[in-house]
Amino acid sequence: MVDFSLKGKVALITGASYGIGFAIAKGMASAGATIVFNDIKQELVDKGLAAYEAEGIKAHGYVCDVTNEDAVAELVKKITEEVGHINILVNNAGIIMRIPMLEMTAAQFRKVIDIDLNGPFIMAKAVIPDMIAQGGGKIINICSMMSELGRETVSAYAAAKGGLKMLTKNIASEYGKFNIQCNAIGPGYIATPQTAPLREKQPDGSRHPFDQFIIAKTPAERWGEAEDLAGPAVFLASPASDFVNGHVLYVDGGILAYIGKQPGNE
Ligand code: NAP
Ligand code: GCO
Repeated sequence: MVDFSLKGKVALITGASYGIGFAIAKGMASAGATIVFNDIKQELVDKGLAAYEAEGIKAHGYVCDVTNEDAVAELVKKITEEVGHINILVNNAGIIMRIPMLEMTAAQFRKVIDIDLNGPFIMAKAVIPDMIAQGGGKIINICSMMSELGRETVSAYAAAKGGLKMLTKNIASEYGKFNIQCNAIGPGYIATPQTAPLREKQPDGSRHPFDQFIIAKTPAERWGEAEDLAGPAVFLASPASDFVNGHVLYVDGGILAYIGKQPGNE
């Protein structure tokens, strides 16, 4: 019988007060996992705890900036003492800055890299030793279409997410012998606060040009919902994926497979 159960597992999802992380956490809770999450502000953690409670999930929330190595070490220690050993880590926390590269400062570039790439490195480095001691574990990095494709204004984000794809492969390579599986999910364009500016209605009530562009580039002819990512995340967190390692699972409605709607086929 294929085992998709997360019963008895502790899952830490970073930046999961809302958005994709929240949806993945709900999915993992429905598979039996105990949910732990962090965010950078107490008010966000409180908002998240209330949102989980409204879903009937007794989550554990902590304030922690994933780029702060000392704070992350303290977070992992507290979780292990207060909740239990971390069996599943989802590196979800991330930001984007949409600025033309020639207008982006080095400080802005570094900030995106710090949160989107250094953060997952710091988080993984903090949880792997106990995963080894426990006989194995699961790490799921949230990559992006921009792990494979570029576009105007997202140079730092694409560099970070491309690096995160290779960090995923390297953790799989270095720690697979300890029964640690490190994979990634590459969401397509998902309707969350992060992409809200790309979907804003125009003054004349029409759809945002980027919104129209994505619909034309997606065989599914829709934006993804955060809930579309829950099932793939449960699969990669479960025993059903114990021989999947170093893989990026794209959950994108087919964008990466599709050249885009041909003129006249609108
Ligand atoms: P989101 O709505 O902006 O949520 C990101 C979460 O991460 C927020 O709770 C944010 O807290 C938190 N966060 C930011 N910096 C942090 C830090 N230093 N330490 C801890 N938490 C931090 O984003 P989303 O759309 O749900 O995306 C989640 C992940 O999926 C990101 O890695 C994103 O790059 C990736 N992704 C998104 C899409 C999409 O289309 N939405 C597609 C592909 C990949 P604050 O609210 O305080 O900023
Ligand atoms: C953008 C979007 C994308 C999505 C996602 C796509 O500005 O192009 O924000 O980057 O967030 O990463 O997979």
